[in-house]
Amino acid sequence: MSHPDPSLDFRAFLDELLAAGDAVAIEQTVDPHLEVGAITRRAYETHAQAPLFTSLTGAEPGFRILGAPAGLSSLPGERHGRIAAHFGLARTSTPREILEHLVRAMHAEPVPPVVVPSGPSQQNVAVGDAVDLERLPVPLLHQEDGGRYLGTYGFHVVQSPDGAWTSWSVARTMLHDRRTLVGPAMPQQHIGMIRQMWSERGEHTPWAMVLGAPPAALAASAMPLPEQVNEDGYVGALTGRPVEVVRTLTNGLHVPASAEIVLEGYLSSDESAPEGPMGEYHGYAFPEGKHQPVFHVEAVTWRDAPVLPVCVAGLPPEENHTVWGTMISASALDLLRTAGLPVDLAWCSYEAATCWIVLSIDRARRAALGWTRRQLVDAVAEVLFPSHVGWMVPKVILVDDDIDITDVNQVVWALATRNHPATGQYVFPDAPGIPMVPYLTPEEVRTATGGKSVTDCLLPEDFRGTTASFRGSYPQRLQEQVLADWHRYGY
Ligand SMILES: Cc1cc2nc3c(=O)[nH]c(=O)nc-3n(C[C@H](O)[C@H](O)[C@H](O)COP(=O)(O)O)c2cc1C
Ligand SMILES: [Mn+2]
Repeated sequence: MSHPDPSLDFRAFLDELLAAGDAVAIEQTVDPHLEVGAITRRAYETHAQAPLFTSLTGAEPGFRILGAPAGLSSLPGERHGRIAAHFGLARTSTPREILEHLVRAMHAEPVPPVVVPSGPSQQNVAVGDAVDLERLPVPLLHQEDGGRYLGTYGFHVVQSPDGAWTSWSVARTMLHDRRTLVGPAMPQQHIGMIRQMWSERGEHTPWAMVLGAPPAALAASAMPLPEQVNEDGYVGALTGRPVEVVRTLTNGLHVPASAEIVLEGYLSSDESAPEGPMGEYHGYAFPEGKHQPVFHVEAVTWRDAPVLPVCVAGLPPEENHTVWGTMISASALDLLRTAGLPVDLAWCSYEAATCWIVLSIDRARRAALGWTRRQLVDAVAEVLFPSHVGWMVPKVILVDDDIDITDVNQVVWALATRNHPATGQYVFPDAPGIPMVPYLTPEEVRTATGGKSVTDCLLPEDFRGTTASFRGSYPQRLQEQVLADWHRYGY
């Protein structure tokens, strides 16, 4: 790999961020105990460059951390540049361009990975008793966290016992001791389903975790593709070339050859330990943690001078919004379109912390279908709510396609001016809920209920107003002239 593809090689992706001025190499020694988290949080909240921590208190020389790997950028015209770079797209790509790219690959033939004999991910090796996760710079990310998190921007690799389904999925893992981690493997997520298959055979689940993964693979691992779909084949379709993988040293799984750090071992079928709390994607930290399954690490391999990427979850925008939210948007868009619904675009506004998804409705196609609001709302609910992707987002907002739903200001305007306070809210109390969001009662959390809603912000069919704005209120020729003369006016 003389010229690695940045979408398939985290190190090349990092070099590209540095070259674009969208990452900053911090030479000063920084403490993984809260300081890495504080700097990364501020970078998210100010849309500053991704911090690359090159000198870490207590860490082995050479070990590095990259914060905010998919934060928003302040570079002109490149707000979504870091996200677009995950897929090898131009840094100036718009959300719509990113979504259409992701949807196209869902309809392409999967390109399965190719096994190569060796790769940089195995340049350094610790097996068995030599495994010591404390050698890695494991950060305490928020002062309210119940432990230090190693896996905040990595993916799990597991496989169904018959070998037919390989699942790559992002979920957090907390350091438990020198050789174990602890973290969620929810039954609604594919890792939980595959763990259940192994448990039924009375076995632990062979497992690996990939940190500093190929960026396109990381994003695909945060995508709610349907059950039985291998994320690795989707990544190949998305990037146009197979992911190069190596066989793990200990358990027969395959992991990307370019990964920065790989953990190998098994996910216990019966053992659990306290995990969390942790500052979470909805923007809150709860006072208590939970018991979660234990992951046993039997080997660690790493590239020379490895880089651990970290997501410091919390108030938007961070990767739970920019990556998970974007991948949910693409999955939902494809699902709804494939079902024949008149959906123009789907977008989990980053500002809404992946708790709502906005759908813009193609007005002409809706009119051709002749559906009432209620029929449209019910059709959306019927397709979306029982699906894997639909489970993740509790609230849906419908707007007409004159609204650019990737601009939250327009969504707020539509919510305020188009939603009827008495008749515009549809509730689906029995729809399965994601048991994470802060407004749920303890009983709803326990039973994964809480329901879903659809907020109708469609204009009345007989609405005769127009939008009073620069774009709406002037002849096209005048608009063009004003834009052409803008600097001449003295602006
Ligand atoms: C930074 C980040 C952290 C995430 N953390 C978790 C997590 O801890 N638990 C979880 O169930 N999903 C988490 N997700 C979302 C899952 O990756 C996502 O729902 C994905 O679809 C799961 O894979 P699956 O569909 O193959 O089950 C996270 C996503 C991102 C981007
Ligand atoms: Mn999956």
